[in-house]
Amino acid sequence: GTGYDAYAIQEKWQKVWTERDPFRAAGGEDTRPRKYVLGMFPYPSGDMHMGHAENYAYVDTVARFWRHRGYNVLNPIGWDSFGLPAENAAIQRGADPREWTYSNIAQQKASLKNFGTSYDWSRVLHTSDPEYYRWNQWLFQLLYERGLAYRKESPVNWCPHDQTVLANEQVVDGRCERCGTEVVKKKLTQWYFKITDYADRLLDDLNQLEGSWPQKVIRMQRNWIGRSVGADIDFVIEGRDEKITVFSTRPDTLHGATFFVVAPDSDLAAELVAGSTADVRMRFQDYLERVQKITEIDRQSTDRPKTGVFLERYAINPVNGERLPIWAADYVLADYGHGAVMAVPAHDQRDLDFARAFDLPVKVVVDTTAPITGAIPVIEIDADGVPIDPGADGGALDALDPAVTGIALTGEGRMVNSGSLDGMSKRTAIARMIDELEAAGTGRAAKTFRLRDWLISRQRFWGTPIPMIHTQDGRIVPVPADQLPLTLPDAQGLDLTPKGTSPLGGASDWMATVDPATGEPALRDPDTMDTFVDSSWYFLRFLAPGDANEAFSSREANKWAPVDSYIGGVEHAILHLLYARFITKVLFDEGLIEFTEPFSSLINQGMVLLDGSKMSKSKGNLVEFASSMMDPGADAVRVAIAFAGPVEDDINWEDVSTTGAQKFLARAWRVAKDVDSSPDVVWAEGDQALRRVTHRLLADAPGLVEQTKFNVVVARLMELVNATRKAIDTGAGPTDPAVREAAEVMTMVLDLFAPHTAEELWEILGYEPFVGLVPWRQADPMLLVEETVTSVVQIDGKVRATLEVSGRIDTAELERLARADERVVRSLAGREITRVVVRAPKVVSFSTT
Ligand code: ANZ
Repeated sequence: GTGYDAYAIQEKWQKVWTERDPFRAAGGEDTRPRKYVLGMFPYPSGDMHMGHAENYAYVDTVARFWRHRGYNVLNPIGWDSFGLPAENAAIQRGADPREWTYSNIAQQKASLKNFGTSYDWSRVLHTSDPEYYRWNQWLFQLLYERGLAYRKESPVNWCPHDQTVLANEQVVDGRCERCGTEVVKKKLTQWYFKITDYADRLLDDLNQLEGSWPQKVIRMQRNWIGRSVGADIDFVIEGRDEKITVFSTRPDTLHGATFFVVAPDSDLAAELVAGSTADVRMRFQDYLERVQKITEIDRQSTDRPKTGVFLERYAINPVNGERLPIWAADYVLADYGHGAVMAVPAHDQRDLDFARAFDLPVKVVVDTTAPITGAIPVIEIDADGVPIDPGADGGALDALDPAVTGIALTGEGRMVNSGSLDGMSKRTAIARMIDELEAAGTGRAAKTFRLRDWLISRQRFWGTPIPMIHTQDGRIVPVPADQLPLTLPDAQGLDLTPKGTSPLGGASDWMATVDPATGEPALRDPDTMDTFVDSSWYFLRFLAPGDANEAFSSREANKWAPVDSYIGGVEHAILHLLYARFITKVLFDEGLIEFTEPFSSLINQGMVLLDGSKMSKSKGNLVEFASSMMDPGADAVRVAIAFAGPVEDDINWEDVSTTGAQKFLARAWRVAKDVDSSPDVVWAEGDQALRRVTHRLLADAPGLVEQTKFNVVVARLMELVNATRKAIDTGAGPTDPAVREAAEVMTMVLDLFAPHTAEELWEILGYEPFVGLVPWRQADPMLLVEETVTSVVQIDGKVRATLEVSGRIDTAELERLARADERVVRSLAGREITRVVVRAPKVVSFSTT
């Protein structure tokens, strides 16, 4: 044809790329520096939508950019292909989850190829391939050997709709992250990964990521891990041999403890109540049943009325021997700290609310009317080393009595009614109390985390079988390595309907195995692993995806990883990133890799919205990826996405103009067509004004790309196309060397966003493929020097001053400079300006009459 034909160009170059595979990462002897660019791999749920398109367009821009910059780039793609949607679809259609999964993968692969992505297609992996999940099983056994995989019975989050256990991370506002059903608690024996062993490192190492990960993600990770520092304090319990330990962030307030609370759903409460009266037992049972119906969030909400049962038992305060009545109350959680607290109602709002509800005593031990300023030590000590009582102003403190006001005194102050701590600041008192407890053997410094161990058992079919054997005599042993992979049985004939136990349990042939030690009959573990195990290390598998002998090669890992740019949605801010960070540290400890963080930098792209709300299948507002490319072609979609705004911002799809992008590409194509010179012209001889525009783009684009300001790069590219057009039509003309130079640079930068078109233009300009591999041209510093011009300032037609200004100065700035000029001010001598004419950059003309 005679015009720009997006389709023909696209098809032509996709075919060439498939045949010649130019974007493979180089191995072996390649000496260039390396970049590992990775997009969060897709889940094969049907076709992709514009959110995916956005993600993979950005990834491709970054990968192409580093290739132009002279790096050996690794940019692989794979599929996170185990998981519930496949299984649910299979149940609905009576099909095999495999078929659904792999046909969706084929469709998505085709869409991604159509999009002009420059992946290294030789490294594709699917986590549901036995070649992949065999190494999940290896990883499980590695954690097991290191004591990091264990079984325990505990109340777990249970989704009654999906009939499966959920990790804490998969419960959002008390509901199943997937289906929205309210989550209930159920007691089950499950496999856990001991991520809590790594809590300190997972928290502390976030400091290394400061500045290269989004601040928001770092904050979310910190909160999720939730470290609290304080003390463990042991309390003697009347009528019980063992002490009970509580965790407190405020051991300084121990003298102010007036009662003691245990979580009603803890083993501890059950045991304490067993030693109490029949009446208490009955009231406790009633209460417990009520508590078990309350959702986790309600339980933690502070404005709910306090409820509880007095167990008629007592704990002894280790510092003063006082008897503290023990209550069971649901504001204390079974799985935080030790599931029990010393209650200090004067200084803790929850304890105060409870004390007021049940008429329990309130004892003030911090005088907050005697504030502590700065870090100045406030304890005065007498000649014998005894702190002097600072003599609190009783009157002021009385007015703040929490028992009366209902407001706990949580601020700074000086200790009172606290024996040896009196007069100290909170900080000093905490340290002093810990010393005293340690000396007496009744307590010690301690910390607690909000982070829980990672529950990885799932009662579903479409996942990695847990590679463990349950022997007849009750041992649990690993499936011998030479029997791995332990593959899934055929789904055919299996009842996949969720029923609370794993469908694999119904595959009796599959379940039957032998005890590797004795040869006696034994059973397999019927559960499968959480699919977040699959994605916790996949970035390492890409380095040698076909390797049949090991999960990954340490040599390759240390060469390529950590990932330099990891790009994906903020929805993975907690779960996936935390798990990947954890597994990376385990592999480091095992000596398999030399780095401790998996992703050196993280980019979260914004969402693609339609009608102002997130595109999703359930909202029925999906613009499907494949069909979006149908009309304008892939390049126009990509340019439109990049131009829509900064990467981090949400995009409203209705505001995205693929038509505008298409016109821009056609304009660029025509410019290349009109270039009338051969590749060997000497650029330096070309038109200097156009060369300046070209070299400014060469100089600025790298920084802009690194700051993910892709929209600005596209805008600057449009500027260059227009400047070149103008030079061809009304300036230097089509044979000028600067026109060729501009067209070539335009083509190279265009490759970041419109790779098919760029490849076509490269050919039009007389070159062999591939423009995607062309080194970035150096900007000539001489052409970047700001050109200055002499500007004339006239007053009433007479030249009164001249100014040296930038040739790029705008009207407003030039007028401002003229008005501020001393000579102009003097000439005006206070007369009022009645008219201003500015012709930037040459003339400013003021009239006063
Ligand atoms: C006495 C005390 C006095 C406390 C005081 C606070 C203020 P964070 O910061 O969230 O870690 N606590 C301990 N275990 C608990 C559990 N299982 N359920 C509910 N609350 C629990 O909170 C730590 C504080 O929460 C601990 O310090 C304890 O109350 C309470 F003026 O001990 B504190």
